Amino acid sequence: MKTRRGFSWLAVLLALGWVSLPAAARPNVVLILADDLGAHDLGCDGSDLHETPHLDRLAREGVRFTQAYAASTVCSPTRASLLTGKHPARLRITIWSEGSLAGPQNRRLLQAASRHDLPHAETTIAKHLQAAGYLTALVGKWHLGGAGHFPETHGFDVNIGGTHWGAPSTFFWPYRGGFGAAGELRYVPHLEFGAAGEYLTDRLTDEALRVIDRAAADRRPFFLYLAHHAPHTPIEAKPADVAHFEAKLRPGLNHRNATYAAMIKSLDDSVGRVLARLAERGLERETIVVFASDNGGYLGTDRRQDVPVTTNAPLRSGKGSLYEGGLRVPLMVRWPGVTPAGRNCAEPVVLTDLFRTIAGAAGLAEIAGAPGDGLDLAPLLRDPEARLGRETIFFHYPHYYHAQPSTPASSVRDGDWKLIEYFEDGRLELFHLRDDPGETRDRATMERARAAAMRAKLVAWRESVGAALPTPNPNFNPAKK
Ligand SMILES: [Ca+2]
Repeated sequence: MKTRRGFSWLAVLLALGWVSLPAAARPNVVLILADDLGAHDLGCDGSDLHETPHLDRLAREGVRFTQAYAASTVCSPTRASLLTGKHPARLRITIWSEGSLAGPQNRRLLQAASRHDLPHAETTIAKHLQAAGYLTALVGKWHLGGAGHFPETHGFDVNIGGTHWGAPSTFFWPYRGGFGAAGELRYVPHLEFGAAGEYLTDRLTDEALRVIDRAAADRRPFFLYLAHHAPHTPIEAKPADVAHFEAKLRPGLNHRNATYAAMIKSLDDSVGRVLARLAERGLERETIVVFASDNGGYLGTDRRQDVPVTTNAPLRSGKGSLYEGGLRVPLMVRWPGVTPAGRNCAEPVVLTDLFRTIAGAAGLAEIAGAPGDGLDLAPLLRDPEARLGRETIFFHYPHYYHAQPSTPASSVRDGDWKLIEYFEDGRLELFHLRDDPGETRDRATMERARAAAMRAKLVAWRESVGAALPTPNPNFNPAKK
């Protein structure tokens, strides 16, 4: 169809709407991202309290990844990375947006500089899909910069609720109120005219269904990025659901927070409603559905509660840490005609990979094939036993975190080995993840040569991406709280 001069009659006819590609050539993409959902928070991932029948069904109908990593242990860096296909360290977005503005002042290190806004020099997957004719919509959490960098400036036709804030003041309508010690007013835009008792996860789902309906009516391919706030703090859920899970509590359970369980139920109901609407509109066969979380489960307690939000056991630690509990997340993909049903894939993957994977699935071969930090997961989606041939995965969090607590660090996973380097004192930790998935036995002193070789790889990678590092704090006073 292309002439030697690169002129394409097909492109002209497509642009004029006189011909259309077969549906499979431009599948819809629904990316549902949970916020702070831990690696073992779903029924299909082994939770003993939470109930997730719709997500369990999605797993049975597609491929479920059992070693999926967020790009970072906190929100904004993972979100920036999955939308751009670049490592957070390369983007210089390594902490959540608000956290970039001011770090702790009396710690041994001053945290590395991190961007508050996703630069416009970066091209998101939404922008690529928009250029390819997709209707593109963000519903829910954005968290990638101020008004000049909202979703509308990064390739999204529709923005419902996206702001620079990382969490709502409340999950109940009108979704506004004071937040934090300073009582800053937070609100969720575009969700006016709700009703008393209306719940945010339900309302965002209503808005997502409107996007599907609109795209179906226009017979237009669409990219729906449904970025739920659930189950991030504030830990609030519908009272009847909370009562249901309170009645299930008994001694010895791994998961013990009934309100958190109820939040996850609403999240699961949302997935069920989206899947049902795709089926009702006859779009099921031509829509790729991806479900993931942006970082590991949060181990702290929320206001008014004394029971921890969740646990990522048997994985160690949680959000804010470079141990597996902070990094590993649920990931499942249903791609009709491509993914086999009900298969697990144990190959380590990173959410950065979603950029190229979605580009490839949408027929944007040049984007999927361009250099980047992620890989196209299509080989694994076709055959979960396949291998990517990737040896190393890197993590970089040059910041402190309050809940674990954790100190600035980098990490590399190399095959089954994982090294963590702590910047305060240069200390190394080495774990063998296959033998010791809970990272309980540090082998750095027993395997000095291996640890040194892995550290050399980590240093070389940091230099290759221009990773920002923390610096000594000249005003640090260990006697002062
Ligand atoms: Ca998060």
